[in-house]
Amino acid sequence: MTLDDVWSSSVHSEICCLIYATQNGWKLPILFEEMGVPYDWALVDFEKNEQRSKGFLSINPNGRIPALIDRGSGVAVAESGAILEYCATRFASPLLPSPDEDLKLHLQTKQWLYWQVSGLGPAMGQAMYFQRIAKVRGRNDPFAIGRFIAEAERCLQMLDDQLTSSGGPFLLGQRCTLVDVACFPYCASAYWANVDISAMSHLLAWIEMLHQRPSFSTGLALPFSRTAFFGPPYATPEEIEAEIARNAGQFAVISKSPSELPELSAP
Ligand SMILES: N[C@@H](CCC(=O)N[C@@H](CS)C(=O)NCC(=O)O)C(=O)O
Repeated sequence: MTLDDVWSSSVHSEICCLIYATQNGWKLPILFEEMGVPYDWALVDFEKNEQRSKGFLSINPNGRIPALIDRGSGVAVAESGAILEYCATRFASPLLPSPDEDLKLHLQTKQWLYWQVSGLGPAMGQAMYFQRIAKVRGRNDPFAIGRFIAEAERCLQMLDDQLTSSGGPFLLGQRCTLVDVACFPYCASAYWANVDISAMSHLLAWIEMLHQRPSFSTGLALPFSRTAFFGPPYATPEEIEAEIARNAGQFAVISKSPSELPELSAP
């Protein structure tokens, strides 16, 4: 399906996910697979810069995937955290425990979900950007790389500790929640961000468990599979080499040259 058809009434699912094969994009197919709710999806093609096209910007002025079209209710929503919360509520999913059922778990789910979108995601995203895009294009910035790897590692260690304190097997304990859905694509991509999680045994076991869970593995392959992000043994050295070259060409460089930057005033 193309972006032009996403509101079409001739398609059968109520839900259409506007996605590309990235950590934030994967959250949506994983969510719908886990909920068992029918959905379809449209590719927002980064190779064609479609996330900045007029059509997509009218759905999400921020020019970022994912976005969701709910044809059944006639609404669109962007921001993965808002989408996950909306869909879990709309379909009364146990992935978001209701406040009446368990207020503490409800609040924990929201707390960790908001932390994922504001903390873990941006740190991992910048670690990946500076190493896998900027550096490959000849802009090596060890200070930025070091800062974002350290911050991503701190966040991943928080999750390892959380698995210890909750007792697992899921991040908040016995029950799979939106927090597992939101965090998994980023944690599974620790290899691509070059964050060493070899000593985080609880996190490693949780990642492996979710790779084996059919809903998560199916969602992680949509709109297309990108196993290089997960490193060995999920990808061969050839697949990783090919992804390194392809990925670096992906985003238009949006940055100002030093001469365009305003001078900092003296303290
Ligand atoms: N806070 C947003 C972040 C979305 C985001 O950063 N999406 C990335 C892909 S993972 C994107 O669309 N990047 C396109 C670009 O930077 O041009 C969310 O949680 O949905």
